Amino acid sequence: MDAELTRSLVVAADLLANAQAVAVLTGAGVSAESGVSTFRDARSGLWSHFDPLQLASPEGFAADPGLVWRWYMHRLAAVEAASPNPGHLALVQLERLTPGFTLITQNVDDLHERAGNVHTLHLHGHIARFFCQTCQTPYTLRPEDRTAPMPPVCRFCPGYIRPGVVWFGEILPERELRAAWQAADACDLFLVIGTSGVVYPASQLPLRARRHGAPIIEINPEASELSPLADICLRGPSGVVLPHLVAQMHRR
Ligand code: BV8
Ligand code: ZN
Repeated sequence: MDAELTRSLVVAADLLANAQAVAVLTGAGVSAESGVSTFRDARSGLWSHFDPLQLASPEGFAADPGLVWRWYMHRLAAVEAASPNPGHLALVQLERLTPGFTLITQNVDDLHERAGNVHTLHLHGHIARFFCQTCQTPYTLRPEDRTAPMPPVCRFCPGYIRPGVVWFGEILPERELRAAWQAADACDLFLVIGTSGVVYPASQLPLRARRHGAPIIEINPEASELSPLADICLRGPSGVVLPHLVAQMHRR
């Protein structure tokens, strides 16, 4: 690691070690090293000619339920084939090392849970959960659904089954959003990891933390919309930086 990153890591580890309430917001970047592509990377491969913003929307599902269903079955298979990476595992250690730790994620995968994080707030839902878009009845995916050209139809009404994620233009789950706001308002340190910070209202959380003076640490190999808010930018992949951060905390 370069000298600049090493120096920033020492300062960041000090802030973490002295924090009493740490809030963390993760985005698709933390799952990138597990092989789960981010929205921007999703424009690669066989889905490259589709716009994720279009597919991840009620309008997109209404226009072509089969296309959207197949896109989610493709992404679900990728999530199930993936394993938590060292960045996910370091966040579990961070949860154990720091008091008042709240993990907020924009991701719809379950890699934080599979890594061992106990309380994870999912602002954008879960790709492995399904429900009827008409009567909201929860649905358990059957093996044959994974290769079906169209979404299954509900057993209780003519509605299509849809993924349990929050689409663009849909409101976020009230409980999770309120808990995330409370964590941002109460924290004395806010970490932003692996997100471009373009999606609202998740992207407002670091702003709420900053408003009451909490320092912000960003972990991302690239600059993001949130970089201007950050007091410390750790420019590297979360799967490398987070384990070093935890190791530095132990060295103190
Ligand atoms: C809402 C679930 C109220 C689905 C997702 C105009 C201006 C401002 C806002 C809006 C606007 N028009 C509309 C809006 C609102 C809209 C919005 O914010 N749009 C954006 C695009 C401008 N928001 C909404 O609609 C939200 N609802 O506001 O409700 C309302 C209601 C009705 C009408 C109006 C308002 C709902 C948003 C939820 C959308 N659902 N996911 C699914 O997954 O299928 S969001 C989805 O995209 C992801 O969850 C993620 O959060 C987001 C962005 O995806 P990516 O870019 O791929 O990922 P990420 O941002 O995490 O970026 C990847 C980052 O990782 C990069 O920075 C990269 O450098 C970094 N990285 C890469 N490798 C690594 C790494 N970092 C660390 N380590 C690495 N190895
Ligand atoms: Zn139904």
